[in-house]
Amino acid sequence: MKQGFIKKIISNQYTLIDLDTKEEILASARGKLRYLRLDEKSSFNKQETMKTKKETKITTISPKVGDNVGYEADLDIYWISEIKPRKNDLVRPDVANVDQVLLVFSCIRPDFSFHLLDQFLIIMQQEALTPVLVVTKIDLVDEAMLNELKMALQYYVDMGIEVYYVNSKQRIGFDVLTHIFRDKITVLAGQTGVGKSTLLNALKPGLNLKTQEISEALGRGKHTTRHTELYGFNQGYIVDTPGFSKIDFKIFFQDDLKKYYPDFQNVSHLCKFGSNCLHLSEPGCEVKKRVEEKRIPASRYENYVQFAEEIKAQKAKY
Ligand SMILES: Nc1nc2c(ncn2[C@@H]2O[C@H](COP(=O)(O)OP(=O)(O)O)[C@@H](O)[C@H]2O)c(=O)[nH]1
Ligand SMILES: [Mg+2]
Repeated sequence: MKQGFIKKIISNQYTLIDLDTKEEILASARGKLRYLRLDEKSSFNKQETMKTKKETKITTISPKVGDNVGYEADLDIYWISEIKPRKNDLVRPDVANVDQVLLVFSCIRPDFSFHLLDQFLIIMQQEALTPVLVVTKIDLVDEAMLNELKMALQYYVDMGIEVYYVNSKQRIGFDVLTHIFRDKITVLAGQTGVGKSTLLNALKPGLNLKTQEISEALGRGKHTTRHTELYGFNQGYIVDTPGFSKIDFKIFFQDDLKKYYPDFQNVSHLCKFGSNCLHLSEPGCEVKKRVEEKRIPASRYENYVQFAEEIKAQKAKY
């Protein structure tokens, strides 16, 4: 069987890149394909196990952009016959095996939101996605305000998150940004108006807004044609449609939340209750101590408490 990578889908027509020859191949998929092996770490798997084991086994999926597939020729037609296990699986945009997400936030218009940032970072952890933070519209704030934001974001830099500051209108800050795309599938995410389209256009002139408007219109459901495409960019791929501007929690238990806070996890061995500490009302909590000492930003902790309450409230409904 030949091996390929799905670059583009329009309805049931797939554009593959053959992994050996790098040739573009047009292929079709045979009905629905079995998902052969699930990655135990993927949230896809976790969600499915909310159902019975039997149901999980018969879950069928369709190939999507980003999939690594096996394909074969039958007469003159190429058929996708196998989907390799996915590293992750996004729905909006409909892409598998995404490596990184550019979390796009503007300094202002709309205001930078640490609440949304912390929320995005949880989702990134759940989906095995690497976040890269891009702060736009640096031309619209004064130096003092920008420095204040940079200082607040230093905590996230220390957590290992790359942060870039740009003015997409003048393409300022872009020189250091372009290397991050190499060998990766990248998706953009962020609230409406933060400058995702402007950033994409400035990164890749020619990938003009129209592409997005069309895909977005299609996504809204008037026409049901599937069209998703990866664009080659600096030896990697960018997804043409921005993803999840609205996000839902997929956390069902309060004690699962802390798993998605690597910075809290790193110090929980110092909590009186160790790994059992939820960092909420427990005495001798190292996280709370560090919040008081301003070593963990108060906003990050407040958001954590709020998310914990939301999870609890959601559970109470069942
Ligand atoms: N001054 C300035 N305006 C920007 C920048 N990036 C985007 N904008 C403007 O912000 C508005 C929203 O941008 P858009 O790309 O449509 O946001 P999207 O909804 O995230 O795709 C537009 O008017 C852009 O011209 C920037 O870096 N500086
Ligand atoms: Mg847009």
